[in-house]
Amino acid sequence: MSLVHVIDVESGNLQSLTNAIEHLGFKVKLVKKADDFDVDKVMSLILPGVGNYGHFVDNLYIRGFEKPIKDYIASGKPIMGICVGFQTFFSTSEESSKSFGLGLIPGKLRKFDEKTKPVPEIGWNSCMASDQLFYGLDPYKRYYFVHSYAAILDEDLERKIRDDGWKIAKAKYGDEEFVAAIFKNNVFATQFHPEKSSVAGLEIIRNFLNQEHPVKSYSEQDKLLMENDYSNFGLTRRIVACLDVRANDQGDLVVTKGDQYDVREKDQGNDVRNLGKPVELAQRYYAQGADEITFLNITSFRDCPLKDTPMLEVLKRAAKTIFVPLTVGGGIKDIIDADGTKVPALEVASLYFQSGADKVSIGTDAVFAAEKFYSLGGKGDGSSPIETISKAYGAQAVVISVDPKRTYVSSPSETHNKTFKTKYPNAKGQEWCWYQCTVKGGRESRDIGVWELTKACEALGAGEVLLNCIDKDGSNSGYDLELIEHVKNAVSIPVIASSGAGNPKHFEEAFNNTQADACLGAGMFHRGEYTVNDVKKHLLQNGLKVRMDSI
Ligand code: 1PR
Repeated sequence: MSLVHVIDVESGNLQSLTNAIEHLGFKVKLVKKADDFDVDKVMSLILPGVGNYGHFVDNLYIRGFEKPIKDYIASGKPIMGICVGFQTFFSTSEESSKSFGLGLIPGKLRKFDEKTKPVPEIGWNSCMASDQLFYGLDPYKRYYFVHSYAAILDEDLERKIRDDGWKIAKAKYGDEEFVAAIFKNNVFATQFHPEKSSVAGLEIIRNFLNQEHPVKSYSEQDKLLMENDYSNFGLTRRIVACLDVRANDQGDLVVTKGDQYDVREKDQGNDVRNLGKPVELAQRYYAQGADEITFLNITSFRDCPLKDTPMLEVLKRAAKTIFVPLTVGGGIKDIIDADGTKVPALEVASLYFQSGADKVSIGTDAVFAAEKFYSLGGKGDGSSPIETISKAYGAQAVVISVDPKRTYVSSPSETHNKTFKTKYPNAKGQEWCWYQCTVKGGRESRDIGVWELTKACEALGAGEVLLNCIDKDGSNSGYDLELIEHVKNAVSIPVIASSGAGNPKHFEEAFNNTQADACLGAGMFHRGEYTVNDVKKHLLQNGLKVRMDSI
């Protein structure tokens, strides 16, 4: 079995890449120290990276990797960079102007223009069609991108790079074109994450490892269905399957689902509703085409020693066979362990990342962090989990999960939180409302609105909002569209609409009538009423582009 070396500077999720390579039948050896890097013995090398550019390249240099990597490249053997690994091949990045990459390709990475689209770019985009594509890159397939900075080249520089022998596969996010992948001789790199791009991404890794450049052909009808129409900044409509996980009264870890957060059966001895096993259900949704899977530990408010956290095992097992992004939430906070030691939230998150998570989602502590942000006059002090995790792993790895409930008032002057006039006044005829945030899974309400909360968390470094709605949870009555728009108007980071999905039309409604960046479903999938694929087919039939990879 061929051996693939992967450079490990402890940045982000190497576990997913390792899982993907092993899934393809290759063996992986992580190279943690430059001293262990014997250029003569390495036959295939991957340089993966996530998070902050400066943090990554500085780390690479401090650990002495610059020379062996350059020597390896000079030897002519194949190397592949992924995400920040791709960026490292360029000269530098606006993200950290004082840090320098390997400089194989001239140019400085720039931040996407956030006035015209949500930044980071999170989702499934395609490479633009070209007769110059390589390693089986397929303009009709979708790949998972997650980044704020990109190689956005001006015409002169692009020409210079091409003249220098590089082949460039471009992608378009909103109004900006950027380099999605690049290739010259033995050097290949992708801005997207092939290890998280399901079957299409695994094919790219396989082609690289086998050094093959296949080209696929499609019928005109398939092309029409699959081609990017750039109507949603270039991204497909992202469907997230969510699993609320907890132990039931027998002590088994189960996927459950509440009605307005109450997960106990109304009859049958008031047991915790048991809808299946977490890893099995996650695998099922992956096979059905879920673009992302979220696990929420919904009893995280109870203290639990870190080593006993059941979600670590769930994640490890799920990540072995599921090659789309995995988010884990619940209990991302400072923990006091069994022996009294304090484990910082960053360490808790690191364990999840090492187990296969791509993002962590923070609920209760996000509310506390936002409250502190305002008490400090609109700034953080660097200590909240949002700040520490975002700094180490990048904003794209930090989701805030919000559990708000609608609160009516007669006039905006009744609250200091941001209100709006609703189309649906309450029984008392009150027409103004705001959304009150809660902590501990809706058990405690706080005096902060979802508008204020999400704005503060974005400023602290969160990269995405998972927007639940207690009133709608488990109702099967559709998303709260007003809530989604309210939050979309507050922040520029992507927003995942959640709570209330009961059938495929609800997804269509949310995508057509709000600016939701993704839609999440739970109960309707768990009860087997609809599959993820049913939702996607419905969206496709109604003119909304989705990723349709069969597994
Ligand atoms: O506060 O950081 O420890 O995180 C706890 C996490 O657990 C939060 O993300 C919180 O939303 C979640 N949580 C806590 N209690 C519950 C509960 O249900 N009793 N679940 C809970 C939240 C909401 C969604 C759900 C959608 C879609 N569940 O995840 O899946 O509402 O459901 P539907 O499509 O069936 O309507 P921390």
